[in-house]
Amino acid sequence: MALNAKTLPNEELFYGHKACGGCGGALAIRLALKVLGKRSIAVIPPNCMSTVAFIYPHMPLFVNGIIPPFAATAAVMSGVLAGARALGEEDFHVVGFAGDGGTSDIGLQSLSGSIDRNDKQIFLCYDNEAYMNTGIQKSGLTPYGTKTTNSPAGKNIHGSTSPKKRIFEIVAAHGIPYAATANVGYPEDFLMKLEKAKNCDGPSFIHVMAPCPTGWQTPSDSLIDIGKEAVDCGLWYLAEYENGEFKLNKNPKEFTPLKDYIRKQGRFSHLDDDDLKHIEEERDATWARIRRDWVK
Ligand SMILES: Cc1ncc(C[n+]2csc(CCOP(=O)(O)OP(=O)(O)O)c2C)c(N)n1
Ligand code: SF4
Repeated sequence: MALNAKTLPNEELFYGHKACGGCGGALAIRLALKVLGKRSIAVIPPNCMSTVAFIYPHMPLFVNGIIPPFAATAAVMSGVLAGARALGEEDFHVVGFAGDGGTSDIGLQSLSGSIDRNDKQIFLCYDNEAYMNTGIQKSGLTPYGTKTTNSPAGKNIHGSTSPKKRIFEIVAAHGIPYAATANVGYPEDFLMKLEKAKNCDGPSFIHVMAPCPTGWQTPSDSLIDIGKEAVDCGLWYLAEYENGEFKLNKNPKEFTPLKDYIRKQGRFSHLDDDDLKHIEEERDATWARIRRDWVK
């Protein structure tokens, strides 16, 4: 039975927390735990979600959890897995909830090592496109042109000067059994991918876009719409890597206007027409490449 709003369990395993209203990361974790269930063990490195999940005695995380050192999420997941097995535990899931910084920069080597060990664990990267918990700094997954506190926008520099790292492809290049990109704006697709990761016999990775109203300077009720629009305008793609093959889950005939997506967000308010042209060219080059290589 396909997972959707009607078939998801009612039980909440992450609620009553102090994340900002309309936080994409909080929704990603809430949905993930509904799919993975009560016998999950969450490993959450320093980021917005561990900050709101572990405020003793106010504990909104209703599964076991641990905060590892920032660089060690996947290594600690491996240790938790080994420890649970040694105790004779069965029928449980070890899941990591790392931000974009904790995945693409500081957590990358431990993620790589755990895939190499073929440990059965689910690494979920919720991507709000900056180091949000420390006040909005640029990460390796911050898009070109984004204004952050260390990629400022002024007369000569228009925000971040580098494109997003291709983290999904970097992970796939390990030959991981299952990897996917997802977006909270397309929840049913996300749920389907969580279910696949749950049933995967080895390591799995999901890279989910998780809009952040605070860092993106967008209204808090825009979470789903803005996530969906990122996909529809071609700045985010929905894809899987399974059995050694890439697959596009959505291949739009036409994109919605990129300008509409960009102009809704304060983090891009400084971008001029040349910047928009550059972003559009990068988008088109990405789609030309992935359509050529991934679409049979
Ligand atoms: C080794 C180490 N360096 C830096 C920090 C400070 N720190 C805590 S949370 C955080 C930002 C995390 O960003 P990201 O992984 O993108 O998650 P987000 O905050 O956006 O949810 C940083 C830099 C830390 N706790 N440990
Ligand atoms: S700053 Fe962004 S990611 Fe962090 S809790 Fe607020 S909305 Fe969520």
